[in-house]
Amino acid sequence: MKVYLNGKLVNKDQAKVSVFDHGFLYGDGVFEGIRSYDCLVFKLKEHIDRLFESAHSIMLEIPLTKKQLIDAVILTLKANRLRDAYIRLIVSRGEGDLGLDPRKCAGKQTVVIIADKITLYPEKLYKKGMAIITVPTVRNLPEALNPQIKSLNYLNNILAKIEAINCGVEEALMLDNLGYVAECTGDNIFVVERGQLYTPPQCMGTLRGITRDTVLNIARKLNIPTHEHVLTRHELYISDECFLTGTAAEIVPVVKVDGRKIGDGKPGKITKLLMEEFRKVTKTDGVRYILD
Ligand code: PXG
Repeated sequence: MKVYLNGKLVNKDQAKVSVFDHGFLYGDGVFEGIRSYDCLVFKLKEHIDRLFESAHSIMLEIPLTKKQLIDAVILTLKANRLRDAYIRLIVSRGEGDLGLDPRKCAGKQTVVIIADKITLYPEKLYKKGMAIITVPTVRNLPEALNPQIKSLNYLNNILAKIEAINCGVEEALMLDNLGYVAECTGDNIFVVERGQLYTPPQCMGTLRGITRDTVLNIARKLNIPTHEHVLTRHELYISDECFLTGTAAEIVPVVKVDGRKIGDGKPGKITKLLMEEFRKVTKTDGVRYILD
């Protein structure tokens, strides 16, 4: 495997970063998780835009232009001869000293691109749906560490994930500090109620997921009314359908929330329709590359 590291493609065992890198010491950096489908990097421009937005917010200068980053992603995919891949793009503050001061890292940003085969969730999960549980760990407050920033500091989500796993469930539902539904640890959440689609607004402690935006657009094209609206757990419990969206998971039906059966306990009709339409969009909406 070849890894892109600061402008060079290096072998996996040579892809090493300093222990003084503030990404390692403090989680000081930003990242994106991206997928390619049959030689098409899905929504690559949107992912690059979001990476730049995250970096801008933490005053981290990305040492490449958007075009150069897009080219670097494609280069990494080609070097690994991957048609279908999971791509991890990371920009960290870089090497500094042991203090927090990011000025010590000036001009030393680390840029890494890893492209690997995708590990898909078992097919059964998509056919039967998954169970989720609300966890005690509250989603980061937007006024403290805004969930819109896809930073290298994912402890908030990891703590929630641990709580779900401790309860024998794969995914955790996180609430904001007011008790409203925020999102899951690596996925946005949707419900369907009387034929209409609801998801929490992006200001409510949620990442503005690229899959989330794609699903909202698909629904609008299908004339399914969409609402970005605050949701309580009660609204989830009484919903007809529920599902999660994310780059890795795509669209996963949820059939149980906190022990309550959702709808008839099977993946819903609208969820299945959106899954079908999403599959079509992954074939067209992105940046193509050729493996020679
Ligand atoms: N919320 C959070 C907190 C996320 O980290 C999403 C929603 C979905 O966003 P996109 O743009 O991918 O539709 C994410 C996605 C994983 C994994 O392995 C996923 C994410 C980050 C790290 C790992 O599932 N981010």
